Amino acid sequence: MGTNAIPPPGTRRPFGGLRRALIAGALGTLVLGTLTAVTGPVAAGAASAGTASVSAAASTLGAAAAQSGRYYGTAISASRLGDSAYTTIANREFNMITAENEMKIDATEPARGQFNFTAGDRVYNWAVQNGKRVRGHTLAWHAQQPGWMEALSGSALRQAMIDHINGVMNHYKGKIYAWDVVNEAFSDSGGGRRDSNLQRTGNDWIEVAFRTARAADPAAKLCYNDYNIDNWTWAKTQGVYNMVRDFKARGVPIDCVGLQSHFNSGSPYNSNYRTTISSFAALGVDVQITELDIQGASPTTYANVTNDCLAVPRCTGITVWGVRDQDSWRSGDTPLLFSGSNKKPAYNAVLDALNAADPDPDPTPTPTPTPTPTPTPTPTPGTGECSATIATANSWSGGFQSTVTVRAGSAPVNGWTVRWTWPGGQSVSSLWNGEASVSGSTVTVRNAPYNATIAAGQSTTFGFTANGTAATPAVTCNSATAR
Ligand code: 9MR
Repeated sequence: MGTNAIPPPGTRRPFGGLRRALIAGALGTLVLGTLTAVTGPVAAGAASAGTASVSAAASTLGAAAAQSGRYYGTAISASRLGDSAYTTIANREFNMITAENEMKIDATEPARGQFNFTAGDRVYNWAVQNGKRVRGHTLAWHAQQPGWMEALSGSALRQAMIDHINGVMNHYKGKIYAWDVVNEAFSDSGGGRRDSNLQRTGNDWIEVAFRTARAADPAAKLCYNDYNIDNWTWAKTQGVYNMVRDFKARGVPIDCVGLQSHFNSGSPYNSNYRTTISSFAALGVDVQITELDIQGASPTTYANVTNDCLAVPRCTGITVWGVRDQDSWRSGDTPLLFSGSNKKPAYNAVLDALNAADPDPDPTPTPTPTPTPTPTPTPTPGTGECSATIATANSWSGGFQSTVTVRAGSAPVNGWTVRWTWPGGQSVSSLWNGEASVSGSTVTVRNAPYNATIAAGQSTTFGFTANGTAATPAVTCNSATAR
């Protein structure tokens, strides 16, 4: 962003910025209108931008963020929707809504296989009836699991996670801007995974969650969301960064990273936050600030956070974790933008920063999830020999998950093809790290563009889920197949 182009806070906006806000607001309302049968007033942000004079700065957070194609959101609690002081602020200021607790696992599947969307729908309907979009929070998490899920382990828990993702995403299919598919899976120190019942089902649980989510609702952006990944130098940040880089390299479907950004004395804002945001974005994912609150609500820190997001085109929006201080999970920290019905100094700092944003580097998010990275060049036919083995990683009633290991012989392999024939009517439902074609009961899997080459004596793996009874048929491998 060219700093010369930024007018000082509170000065007049160029017409283009306002027009962009109006277009963004109108589009948001239109899209939502097609997704639901609900009719409601237009987005508060768009309405207030529309009544402002052409040269005025936007007067609400949502409208101000829309000038650069971004959103400004809040967490909403269903239990407060009867409080008109609360809903007046929420409706006026914000254009993206997260259910603070109502779409979590314990709320949506209190008994196994029995989904309950009463509270989640209350928040969802309030949002869309008021012209707002919705972030989904959250599908796979070690916390706020219902008792029945806490009691599960191994393949039964893995299957319960898959079923839960399918159940919830199916209910909200086509209606959610972005889902926090996996929440808080990394350890607070050391950069590795957090121990949990989900982690103990196998390290691949996160990618299975993302693949399941993509299949369940291809229209939703799929996010990994965590706290204490804001400071670029922290091991936890690096751990998550490495996972996202690996996912992008291997084609695991991930579209965004959520930086929760709960800032306090133990986890303070650091000026390297912008580096964190831009580094994640450079991996090819959007960045969303998903649960922002700042102990003491320093206007300077709120402005810094806002400007750091505005500086990175793929930082697509900011959500604060509650409306007023009294609504906060940490109300004693007075970390939010409103005190009662009053706008705090931090509110004005955020609004001014949003109004000063340069609208030129248009970060308008793509409506569909980011595709897998462009394939690397077609591998040349290899001369080495390969072998393959198939193993059952997981099975459940009516389905199973397998891992296939492809190993090079004494010479390197440049491109491989694995083939097998199902013995009993099985069928592949989803396959990763390879490209499958099916002819009758015979499955042929070629390497993905990025895993064609296997060094002598080394191996690579691909995986799939399938319908039917788990089977481990004989597998052949050919290494000299031109693609
Ligand atoms: O704000 C939420 C609070 O009402 C709940 O009691 C709590 C239970 O775990 O979850 C809070 O929200 C959390 C969010 O879901 C994930 N990141 C941390 C948030 C604050 O604890």
